[in-house]
Amino acid sequence: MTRLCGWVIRKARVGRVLILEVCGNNTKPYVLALREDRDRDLFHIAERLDVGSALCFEGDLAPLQRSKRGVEYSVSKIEVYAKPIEPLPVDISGKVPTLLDTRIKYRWLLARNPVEKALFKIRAGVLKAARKYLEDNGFIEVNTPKIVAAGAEGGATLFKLQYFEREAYLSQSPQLYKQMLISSFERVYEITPYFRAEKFNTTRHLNESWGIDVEQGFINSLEDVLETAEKLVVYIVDYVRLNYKEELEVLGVDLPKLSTPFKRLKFTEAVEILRSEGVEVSETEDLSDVAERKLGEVMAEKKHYLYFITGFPWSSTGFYYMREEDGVYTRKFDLDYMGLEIASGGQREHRYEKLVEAIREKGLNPENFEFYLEAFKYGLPPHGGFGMGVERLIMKMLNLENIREAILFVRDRTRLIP
Ligand code: AMO
Repeated sequence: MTRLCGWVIRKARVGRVLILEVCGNNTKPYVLALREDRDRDLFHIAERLDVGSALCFEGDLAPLQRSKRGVEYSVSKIEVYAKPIEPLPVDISGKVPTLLDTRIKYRWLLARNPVEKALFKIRAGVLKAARKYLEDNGFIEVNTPKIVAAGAEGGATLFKLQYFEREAYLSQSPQLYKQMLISSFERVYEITPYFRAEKFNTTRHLNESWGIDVEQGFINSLEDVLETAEKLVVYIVDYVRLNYKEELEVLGVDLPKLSTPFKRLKFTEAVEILRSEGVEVSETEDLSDVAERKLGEVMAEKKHYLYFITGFPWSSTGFYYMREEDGVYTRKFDLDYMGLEIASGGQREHRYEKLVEAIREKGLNPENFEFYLEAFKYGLPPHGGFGMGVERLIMKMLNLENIREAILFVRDRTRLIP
């Protein structure tokens, strides 16, 4: 005998049988079939229940599984815990398509639906897999402050806040802190929100997004970091493919096995490819969304679905990336998944003098970074890492059109509630 709990998402009567579909943490609903003649008392309880009611039931797996929609149970007891006081504002059954706007507003409720439930179970699986891979490979989980005195990713996307008598910011990235920690840990990671005042509403940006941030010390070259990023993605995708079969089926997603190594493309090569495709690109700036998409198409034709772009120009990067001898290019990379940047990172500048110089060259004041710079005085080894966008990775894995679909509560230019 099992006791299971959840919410009625569908109620249907077929002749003298009443069918209740109940969802809980399960992806496919529990199906309770109650016969008027045989299960008289239970039938009457169920008859009075509206869609939306919260209940627990005791029962056994039905020997005959007739339902294609879920898992059938023969029930011996039903306890009702709550009834809706008004009809639900959205169609949980999924029969009526819900507009994205409404989906975003009612995600917490729509997650009763198998499709929405599957999506967020996979999201949890992505984070579980990331933790597992990183823990198994010697990375220690850390937590760094989200209220900070200095930004790492440029002033334009900083959210300001009043911190008692002084100004502070919401953290755009744990960049400075994860690097400082390479003073005493060989390898660290953090699963963290990024707060960014992106002013534009796009299908690939959020104002509060989540990242898997990784930093590893004692590296020999950028290649060590690329390998970590590549293996992490492959592990996550494999983990989801193997452990979330039912959810992928509900979502209609066929997640292919990824092959490694991912193609490594130099930034200058990417520029050449794009120009030959008639896309205007600058040699000194980051790639635009349009350019990224086009490159994704070209690479997909060659069966490169995930690929690194390495060696971004110094004029397009943060101050903390290591510069090549020529001073023009850096050891910064992006990892793109079919035309969308899902991660970026690189080898860092670990030499104190050079780092101070880099901060100045970027027009910043080294005094504002004293707490960070101090860490470079006491034996900071060569290191590198990356930040991987959780929602962007999920977006690509599950073929979602809009990044907002990959997070439960959306923070964008127009949304501060729920
Ligand atoms: P970057 O700014 O490229 O690099 O961010 C890393 C990754 O985080 C995701 N991301 C976002 N996702 C949704 N909405 C946003 N507004 C958003 N901003 C970023 C992207 C991106 O690739 N400190 C460096 C990382 C490093 O060098 O370690 C950084 O933050 O997937």
